Amino acid sequence: MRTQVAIVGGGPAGLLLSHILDRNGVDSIVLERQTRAHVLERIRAGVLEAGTVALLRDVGLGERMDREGHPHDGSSIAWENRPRFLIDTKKYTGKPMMAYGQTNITEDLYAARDAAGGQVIDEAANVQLHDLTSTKPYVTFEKAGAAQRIDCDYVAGCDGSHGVSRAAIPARLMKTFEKSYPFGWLGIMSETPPYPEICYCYHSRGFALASQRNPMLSRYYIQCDLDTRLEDWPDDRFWEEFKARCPQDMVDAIVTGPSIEKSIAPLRSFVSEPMRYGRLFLAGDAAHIVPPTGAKGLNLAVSDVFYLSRALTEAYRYNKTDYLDSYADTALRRVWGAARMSWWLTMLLHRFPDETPFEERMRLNQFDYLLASEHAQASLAEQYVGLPY
Ligand code: FAS
Ligand code: PHB
Repeated sequence: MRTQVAIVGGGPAGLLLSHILDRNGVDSIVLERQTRAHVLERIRAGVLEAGTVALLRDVGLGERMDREGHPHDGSSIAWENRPRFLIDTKKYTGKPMMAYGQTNITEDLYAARDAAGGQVIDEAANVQLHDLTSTKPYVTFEKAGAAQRIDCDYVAGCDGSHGVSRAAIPARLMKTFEKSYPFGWLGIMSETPPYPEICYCYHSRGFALASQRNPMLSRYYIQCDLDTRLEDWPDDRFWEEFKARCPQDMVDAIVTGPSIEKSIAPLRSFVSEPMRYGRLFLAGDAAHIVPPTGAKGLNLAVSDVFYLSRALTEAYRYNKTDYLDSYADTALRRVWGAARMSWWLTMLLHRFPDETPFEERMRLNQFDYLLASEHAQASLAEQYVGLPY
């Protein structure tokens, strides 16, 4: 097969890149290792930055989001024995955020690619990248046991943190930066009316988060030890522990119900540089991972795709490579900003097993400073809503 851009990975980054390139007359083929059902079964992100909302609308993917999504003017922090705090994105930035599940976005992307006759090859096995530093790179894979080859001009590595694209960059050229956190998030989905706002809870028993997907779909998380086993957390125990970590007004408002999904996500910060090698460009989790505390992971995949789609469109439309040549640096500037903010919010809102009394006081004072200072509030709000592209 022949295409202009071979895209490895059919998650949000790969599908959105293929969709935007198609709208700009650039041809691509998406190779996805899993089945479509498997991709859509994953429960992931739920909060969209203003930039993501604007971009999805700009590229014709706003209709269902605007119909089913939940716009909101910020998220709250309920800190044990302190007044409720609102990360007031509306007041300080004038921009709204949107609660709309990554699963919905992926469904919308699949529908758009199908409607446009886009090529998304599912169950593509053993994807391998070749001749990336030449002007004629190609990708090989197997489909139903048959060996296949795609000749292309560029390869987009959108295959997440366990993909093959980042591994195709010689180790001698890579620099990676990583921090693992000594806890994870135990998350559940329940078909219940959600708590009215997105609320992060800081408590001596551990972190908790109330979020939502739609008026009858709620998402809740509690901080858990890394060795936590799902089988030790029946629904009743989850709800009891969640309520033990939030203030009484939340306890009174939360509608519990049976979980329809339950999973544990470890928290990790990871950035790999560069995001380019010859004709290979990385986007999304293939290049970086942030702890979900700042709701940045999916949004970073979108901003990477904004930069990369603009760069590839410029190359084909005007035969210029300025944006391609600056893609890695441009994307990384925003990646590092989101990585720092996600790390900072994670350090603020979680108790660490081995922390000292001094570190606990530092965290408490940091929150009191947020409560007291409009400057601190504005700074957090502009980072939470998402810095401009
Ligand atoms: P993805 O991992 O979504 O997609 C990569 C795709 O590539 C997958 O479909 C995979 O099957 C495919 N692939 C992998 N290897 C391949 C190969 N060799 N060949 C072909 N295809 C291959 N972000 C938030 O903002 N908020 C959250 O609450 C949140 N929760 C998360 C919970 C979990 C458990 C995880 C893992 C992530 C979470 N994230 C969250 C981050 C998440 O939403 C990612 O940022 C987002 O999925 C990034 O999208 P992609 O870069 O497309 O990567
Ligand atoms: C979610 O709705 O899944 C969610 C919301 C906010 C976060 C992380 C996850 O910071």
